[in-house]
Amino acid sequence: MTASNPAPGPADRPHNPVVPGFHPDPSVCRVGADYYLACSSFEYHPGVPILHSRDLVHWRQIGNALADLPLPADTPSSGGVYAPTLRHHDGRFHLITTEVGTGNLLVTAEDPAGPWSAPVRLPDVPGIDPDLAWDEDGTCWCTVAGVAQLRIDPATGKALEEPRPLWSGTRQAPEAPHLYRIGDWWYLMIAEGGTERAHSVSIARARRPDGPFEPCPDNPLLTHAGSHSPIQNTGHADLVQGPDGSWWALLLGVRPRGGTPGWHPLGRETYLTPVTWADGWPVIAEVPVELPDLPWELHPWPAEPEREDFDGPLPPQWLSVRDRPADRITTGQRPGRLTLHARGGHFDDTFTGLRQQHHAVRARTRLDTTEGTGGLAVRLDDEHAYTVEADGRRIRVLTHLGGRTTVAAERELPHHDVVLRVETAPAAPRGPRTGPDALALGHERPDGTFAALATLDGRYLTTEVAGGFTGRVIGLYAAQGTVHFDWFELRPTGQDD
Ligand code: 6LW
Repeated sequence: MTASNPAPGPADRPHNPVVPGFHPDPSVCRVGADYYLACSSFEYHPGVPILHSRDLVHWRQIGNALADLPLPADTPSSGGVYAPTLRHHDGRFHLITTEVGTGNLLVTAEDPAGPWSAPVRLPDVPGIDPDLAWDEDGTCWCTVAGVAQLRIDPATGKALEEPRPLWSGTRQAPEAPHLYRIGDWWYLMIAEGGTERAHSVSIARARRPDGPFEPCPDNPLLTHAGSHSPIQNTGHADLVQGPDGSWWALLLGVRPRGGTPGWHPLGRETYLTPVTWADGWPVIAEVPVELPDLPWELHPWPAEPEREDFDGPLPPQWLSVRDRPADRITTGQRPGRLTLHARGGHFDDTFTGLRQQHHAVRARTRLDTTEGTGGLAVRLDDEHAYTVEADGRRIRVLTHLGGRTTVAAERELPHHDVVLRVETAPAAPRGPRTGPDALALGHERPDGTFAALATLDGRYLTTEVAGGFTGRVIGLYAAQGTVHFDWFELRPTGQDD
């Protein structure tokens, strides 16, 4: 389904974001000619997408590091799995992350596509955003938000010492630490300022991995706060070398739309920007929309199909909320169908879909409602979603906002075989109150034309309204009984800038 390739953009040159849509907190590692990337997944299952690239520009998802880990039923939206660090050491990939509420955990794999090991729990590693680095003696240094550090045994998860404060940065929320050995220095790069408009990247260096750390005189190394850039909230960076030895940062950013204060519908996305060095410090370039000419061969992946026919297990990009038990969500019950069994509660119980990766998209699905009620949902979180559903008699558009579900529009539709559709498009201008986009929800007539029941304001499905750390996911759900989905299509309909 939907490729993780860059959005169609200016003149088809390599451009940002390199991984559009809800792909926050990127961590990258290089093994020979191959690059691997991990991102946060929060309340979604399977946890921690793993993407592969050969040119730092074109990425495709190859698996999930926490593919078998269900999240507890009480995991709230934007709880669950936070920022991972992905590293390759001693022939194995190591991924360390936080399951908020349960604690830090580490998994390893020979092949980043999986299988990954069972999680090793790290009960003595406090906080969030754990990082892993090894020194020449093989000692494993674990550094966490705050910023604090301790030596650990990654095989057992045991702490080898009490956490020590390391460097608290220069502004609020020092987090996302990454520790690197580069030349004669150990560099400690962090995110600061919070993950909103003041987000930034700062760095310090020391002769030893445990400090003392000397801050860079030019901190913050990067911030887009107050800039004209269409890319904002830039921070949470990880360093990597290109195929030619040049330096790059992968980091998160957002694309706010509309009037003031600006709303970003797609969540925090992954961006690439060049890094140079001056006086022994990295210099991170303002994140460009168009990337400079790259002195290595580009390696685009074949376009992925925009339609999922449910002919086998769901591809790794497909997300459910907290868990995906086969007795509720399965492609194994009827050949070529996704079958969802409602539990009678929230649409989250069966919701299964894909990240919205482009601003203007069309999502369609064909479903059979003979045994139940089901539909198509655009979900920002459990309290911010729009859905369109059918039950064989009627079709209705529902808003799920602030804990209340309201029928926005309803009409008769006496068919059990229905095609539902959602389209996103730029919002009508309203000066400073112009929203980021508008969502039309409805069904298709027998001739394939779109009958929209309601057009709704997109700002309610953005992080600036809903809060939290995620982006939109578009997918399918059963509200009552059992619903069979024949196919699902999600395609961009415009050019993203
Ligand atoms: C993450 C922290 C952050 O743990 O947001 O942007 C938090 N940075 O480092 C959630 O992604």
